[in-house]
Amino acid sequence: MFDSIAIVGATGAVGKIIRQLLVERDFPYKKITFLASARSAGTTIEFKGEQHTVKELTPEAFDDIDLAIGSTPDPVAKDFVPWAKERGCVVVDESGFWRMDPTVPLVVPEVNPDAALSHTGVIASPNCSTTQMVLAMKPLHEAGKIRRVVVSTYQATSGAGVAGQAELVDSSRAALEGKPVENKTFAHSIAFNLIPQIGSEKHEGYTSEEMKMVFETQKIFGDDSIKVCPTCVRVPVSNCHSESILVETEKKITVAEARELFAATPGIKVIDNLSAGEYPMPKDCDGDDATFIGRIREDLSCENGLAFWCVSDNLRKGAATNAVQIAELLVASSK
Ligand code: 2RA
Repeated sequence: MFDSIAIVGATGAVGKIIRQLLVERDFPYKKITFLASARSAGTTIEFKGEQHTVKELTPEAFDDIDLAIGSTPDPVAKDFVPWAKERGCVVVDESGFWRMDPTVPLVVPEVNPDAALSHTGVIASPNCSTTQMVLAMKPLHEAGKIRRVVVSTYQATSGAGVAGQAELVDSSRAALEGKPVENKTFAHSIAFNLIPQIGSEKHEGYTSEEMKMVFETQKIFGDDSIKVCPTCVRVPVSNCHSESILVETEKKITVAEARELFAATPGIKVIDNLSAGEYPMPKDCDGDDATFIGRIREDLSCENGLAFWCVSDNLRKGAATNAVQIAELLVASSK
């Protein structure tokens, strides 16, 4: 157990869910500190019936912290993680900054838990679109070795923060009222629209969000031979990312086998009855920690292909829950 823990970015959307999860999961600690930028420092947070003053994120703030769970923008994580490490504090970091550092394990606890134990002071949690996909890939990779993945994402506005969710509501209302639609968070109006760009242009026509899905997947499985072809799309959904995933395996996996493999995997729930109109949808997965899978079917275009639909709450399993689960692995290993 870690006596003194901190949440860094405690006032943000993911920070708020991390706080809820520590209560829901009865996370063990003796003292808790909430850290945030100078703008939010001094505000109060009610936690377990007590008022806590949010402290400013400074190097000295880590003087007596043993474990920090961070959800901050990348430039903030770049600075604060070394401050924490220098003071002997272990960090579970939700940002993108440390994920591809070769000295930093990138962990989804249901997929590569052992990697967390080889940390040197910081463990990264993957991007939300990667997390749900690798969780779904895990049992198929073990059973049939995945060679190739083609994935199209349908990513909710909450992936762009509270401002993204607000922009969906405001721009939809404006469009319905025939008023001019303003877009600030997204490059185009998200109301009644799809935007086939998340992140900046990164590599040969692929965006930064898409290349995260390539590189993070290979790192988590420790296998650069897994080929990933992603298309990431922002959709007018408030919360929960959906993904259409096609995997090609070395050894054929039938639909019945896949259904059994998914159902037996911790963290996955299967909802798959097309004739009854039952499959995962964002509206039903909001607030749940599971990754939901449905529409499991054989690929009609290649021999060992399996197609399915995957939905997960990007703020929970895609961010807060995964980070707290990593912290739980550390607690378990410190006993
Ligand atoms: C998004 N994946 O949905 C990003 C957030 N990390 O924009």
